Amino acid sequence: MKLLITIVQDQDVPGLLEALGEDGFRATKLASTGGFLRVGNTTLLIGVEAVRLDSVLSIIKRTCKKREQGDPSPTIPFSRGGLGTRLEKISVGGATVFSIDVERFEKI
Ligand code: 2BA
Repeated sequence: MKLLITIVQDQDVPGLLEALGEDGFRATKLASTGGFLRVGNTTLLIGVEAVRLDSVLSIIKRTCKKREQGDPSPTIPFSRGGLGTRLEKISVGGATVFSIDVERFEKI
Protein backbone atom coordinates (compact mmCIF):
# COMPACT_ATOMS: atom_id res chain seq x y z
CA MET A 1 0.00 0.00 0.00
CA LYS A 2 1.07 3.59 -0.68
CA LEU A 3 0.23 6.83 1.06
CA LEU A 4 0.14 9.83 -1.25
CA ILE A 5 0.68 13.13 0.53
CA THR A 6 -0.80 15.39 -2.10
CA ILE A 7 -0.59 19.19 -1.92
CA VAL A 8 -3.03 20.97 -4.20
CA GLN A 9 -4.60 24.39 -4.68
CA ASP A 10 -7.89 24.88 -2.85
CA GLN A 11 -9.79 25.53 -6.12
CA ASP A 12 -8.94 22.04 -7.40
CA VAL A 13 -10.11 20.16 -4.30
CA PRO A 14 -13.85 19.73 -5.10
CA GLY A 15 -13.17 18.27 -8.56
CA LEU A 16 -10.34 16.09 -7.31
CA LEU A 17 -12.34 14.65 -4.38
CA GLU A 18 -15.32 13.99 -6.65
CA ALA A 19 -13.19 12.18 -9.24
CA LEU A 20 -11.41 10.13 -6.56
CA GLY A 21 -14.73 9.16 -4.98
CA GLU A 22 -16.23 8.12 -8.33
CA ASP A 23 -13.38 5.63 -8.78
CA GLY A 24 -13.63 4.32 -5.21
CA PHE A 25 -10.59 6.06 -3.73
CA ARG A 26 -10.65 7.52 -0.23
CA ALA A 27 -8.96 10.66 0.99
CA THR A 28 -8.52 12.82 4.07
CA LYS A 29 -8.43 16.57 3.58
CA LEU A 30 -6.17 18.78 5.68
CA ALA A 31 -5.96 22.57 5.59
CA SER A 32 -2.37 23.64 4.95
CA THR A 33 -0.29 26.68 4.10
CA GLY A 34 2.57 26.91 1.61
CA GLY A 35 5.88 27.83 3.20
CA PHE A 36 6.94 30.07 0.31
CA LEU A 37 3.85 32.07 -0.64
CA ARG A 38 2.26 31.71 2.85
CA VAL A 39 -1.18 31.24 1.35
CA GLY A 40 -3.63 28.45 2.03
CA ASN A 41 -3.53 25.21 0.11
CA THR A 42 -4.92 21.74 0.76
CA THR A 43 -3.09 18.54 1.65
CA LEU A 44 -4.87 15.27 0.89
CA LEU A 45 -3.82 11.97 2.44
CA ILE A 46 -4.74 9.27 -0.05
CA GLY A 47 -4.22 5.63 0.90
CA VAL A 48 -4.14 3.39 -2.18
CA GLU A 49 -3.16 -0.13 -3.17
CA ALA A 50 0.14 0.03 -5.07
CA VAL A 51 -1.42 -1.46 -8.20
CA ARG A 52 -3.88 1.47 -8.36
CA LEU A 53 -1.30 4.19 -7.80
CA ASP A 54 -1.17 5.19 -11.48
CA SER A 55 -4.96 5.62 -11.58
CA VAL A 56 -4.80 8.09 -8.71
CA LEU A 57 -1.92 9.98 -10.31
CA SER A 58 -3.82 10.30 -13.58
CA ILE A 59 -6.87 11.69 -11.73
CA ILE A 60 -4.62 14.24 -10.00
CA LYS A 61 -3.07 15.21 -13.35
CA ARG A 62 -6.51 15.62 -14.92
CA THR A 63 -8.08 17.72 -12.15
CA CYS A 64 -5.26 19.90 -10.77
CA LYS A 65 -4.30 22.92 -12.83
CA LYS A 66 -1.22 25.09 -13.01
CA ARG A 67 -1.98 28.73 -12.12
CA GLU A 68 -0.16 32.01 -11.71
CA GLN A 69 -0.19 33.56 -8.23
CA GLY A 70 1.16 36.90 -7.09
CA ASP A 71 3.96 36.91 -4.54
CA PRO A 72 2.24 38.30 -1.39
CA SER A 73 5.44 39.48 0.27
CA PRO A 74 5.44 43.15 1.28
CA THR A 75 6.42 45.59 -1.43
CA ILE A 76 10.10 46.29 -1.45
CA PRO A 77 11.15 49.91 -2.04
CA PHE A 78 13.82 50.27 -4.71
CA SER A 79 13.50 46.60 -5.64
CA ARG A 80 13.97 45.49 -9.23
CA GLY A 81 11.19 46.88 -11.36
CA GLY A 82 11.04 50.19 -9.56
CA LEU A 83 9.83 51.81 -6.37
CA GLY A 84 7.55 49.58 -4.31
CA THR A 85 7.08 47.04 -7.07
CA ARG A 86 5.73 43.61 -6.17
CA LEU A 87 7.73 40.61 -7.29
CA GLU A 88 6.55 38.83 -10.43
CA LYS A 89 3.89 36.13 -10.69
CA ILE A 90 4.77 32.60 -9.63
CA SER A 91 3.51 29.42 -11.26
CA VAL A 92 1.82 27.10 -8.73
CA GLY A 93 0.60 23.53 -9.19
CA GLY A 94 -0.90 21.33 -10.59
CA ALA A 95 0.06 19.20 -7.53
CA THR A 96 3.00 18.18 -5.36
CA VAL A 97 2.81 14.46 -4.54
CA PHE A 98 4.93 12.48 -2.08
CA SER A 99 4.48 8.70 -2.37
CA ILE A 100 5.31 6.74 0.80
CA ASP A 101 5.37 2.99 1.35
CA VAL A 102 2.92 2.02 4.09
CA GLU A 103 4.36 -0.69 6.34
CA ARG A 104 1.02 -1.61 7.86
CA PHE A 105 -2.57 -0.45 7.44
CA GLU A 106 -5.43 -1.25 9.80
CA LYS A 107 -8.96 -0.01 10.27
CA ILE A 108 -9.98 -0.81 13.83
P1 2BA B 1 4.47 27.27 -1.48
O1 2BA B 1 5.62 26.85 -0.62
O2 2BA B 1 3.70 28.46 -1.04
O3 2BA B 1 5.06 27.51 -2.96
C1 2BA B 1 4.23 28.05 -3.96
C2 2BA B 1 5.01 28.13 -5.28
O4 2BA B 1 6.12 29.01 -5.13
C3 2BA B 1 5.61 26.80 -5.72
O5 2BA B 1 4.64 26.06 -6.45
C4 2BA B 1 6.80 27.23 -6.55
O6 2BA B 1 6.39 27.58 -7.88
C5 2BA B 1 7.23 28.51 -5.87
N1 2BA B 1 8.32 28.27 -4.91
C6 2BA B 1 8.28 27.58 -3.77
N2 2BA B 1 9.47 27.62 -3.13
C7 2BA B 1 10.27 28.39 -3.89
C8 2BA B 1 11.62 28.83 -3.78
N3 2BA B 1 12.39 28.48 -2.73
N4 2BA B 1 12.12 29.61 -4.78
C9 2BA B 1 11.37 29.96 -5.83
N5 2BA B 1 10.07 29.59 -5.99
C10 2BA B 1 9.54 28.80 -5.04
P2 2BA B 1 4.60 24.49 -6.35
O7 2BA B 1 5.98 23.93 -6.59
O8 2BA B 1 3.51 24.01 -7.25
O9 2BA B 1 4.25 24.14 -4.83
C11 2BA B 1 2.94 24.33 -4.31
C12 2BA B 1 2.92 24.03 -2.83
O10 2BA B 1 3.29 22.65 -2.65
C13 2BA B 1 3.94 24.80 -2.01
O11 2BA B 1 3.44 26.07 -1.66
C14 2BA B 1 4.11 23.90 -0.80
O12 2BA B 1 3.00 24.04 0.09
C15 2BA B 1 4.04 22.52 -1.43
N6 2BA B 1 5.37 22.01 -1.77
C16 2BA B 1 6.01 22.09 -2.94
N7 2BA B 1 7.18 21.48 -2.91
C17 2BA B 1 7.32 21.00 -1.65
C18 2BA B 1 8.34 20.27 -0.98
N8 2BA B 1 9.51 19.90 -1.58
N9 2BA B 1 8.15 19.94 0.31
C19 2BA B 1 7.01 20.30 0.95
N10 2BA B 1 5.99 20.98 0.37
C20 2BA B 1 6.15 21.33 -0.92
